[in-house]
Amino acid sequence: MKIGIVCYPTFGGSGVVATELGMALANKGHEVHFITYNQPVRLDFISYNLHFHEVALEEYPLFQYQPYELALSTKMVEVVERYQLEVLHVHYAIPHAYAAYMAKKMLSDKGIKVKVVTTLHGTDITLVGSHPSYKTAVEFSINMSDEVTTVSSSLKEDTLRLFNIQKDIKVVYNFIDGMKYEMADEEECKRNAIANENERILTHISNFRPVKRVLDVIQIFNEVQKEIPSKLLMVGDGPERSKAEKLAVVLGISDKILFLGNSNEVAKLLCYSDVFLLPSETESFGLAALEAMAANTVVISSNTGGLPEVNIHGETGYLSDLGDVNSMANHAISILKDEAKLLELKRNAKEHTKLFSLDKVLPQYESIYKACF
Ligand code: GMT
Repeated sequence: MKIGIVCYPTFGGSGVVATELGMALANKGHEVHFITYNQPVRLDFISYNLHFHEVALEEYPLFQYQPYELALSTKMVEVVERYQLEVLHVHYAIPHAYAAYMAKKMLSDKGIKVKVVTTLHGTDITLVGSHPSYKTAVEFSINMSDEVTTVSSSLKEDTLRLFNIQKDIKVVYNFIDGMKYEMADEEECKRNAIANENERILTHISNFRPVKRVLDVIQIFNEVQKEIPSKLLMVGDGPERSKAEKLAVVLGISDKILFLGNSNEVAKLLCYSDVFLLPSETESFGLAALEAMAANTVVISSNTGGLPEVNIHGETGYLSDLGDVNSMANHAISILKDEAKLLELKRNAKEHTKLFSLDKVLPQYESIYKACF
């Protein structure tokens, strides 16, 4: 098939899922066209059937805000027409689903048909989408999509609760390419470059937005390091990073925390880790947790949103109530003290990721594309 993929080209989970999906579809022989304002960060190759089209914005002094949807829908029309795309798969409703609806309308006036598949990722529904400034347009563009998917059952429930939706919503989980983590296993994992022999390693990866509660991560680690010699790797960047760095200084633990910034080497960084911390306020799925589990890492998380669909309490890690830093710290301490339990949970975590393999998820998206016709 000829498929256009629209996403945020950044380190956020929706962009990562969209990019990995596009690359996998191209590997399987589909013709894939990314339509974004930058080359997606995980897009590491371009080939004869994998293309990238930049959405360029024209600055004009009259505009306080650049009309991105206009530029995006114009680019969509251009690319669909030129390459005869059959499907536009838009990731994250705002503003992508709305722009796709406009593109579809403009194309229809030219006698060209294209189908729109919208994948809802999380904050486009739970935090931003349901805001009164956007709700009407988001609801409209979901209902106007040919097919709609969410990345967890929890997000499907949230969508039905927060919007008046007339479409059937299909759940297609986030996925991982297990091969990437096998390769990281085989490579020399230079753990001792990060920590001493006797130290445990805890990791957090996110975009450091308030919803990720990175200050909770620091507080949890503070409790853990009082009992267990350990280091914390903070991977990513975003608005809460400097607050987290300051808190580490105030607590006197900054020498035990490495702020590494954004990285494309997630698999390599996770190979060091014993425990992954994800105390998010809300998390539609928690792709970062799944990636950690694929790298044999036990997940200590909040029990919000779709996290219980990914992290199984007592089997692959532990779930605690939102904000219950002590409970999360106690879970981490108890498993880090018990080598046998830690190894058991690590094995379970890795095993559980097989449910979310690329091989299982790719055919689901392909049949959704076919269902549009
Ligand atoms: O984690 C973020 O805030 C980024 C956001 C995004 O859309 O880029 O991630 C959301 O989509 C991911 C991929 O589907 C999910 O795994 C994340 O759980 C979800 N984030 C939230 O719901 C907060």
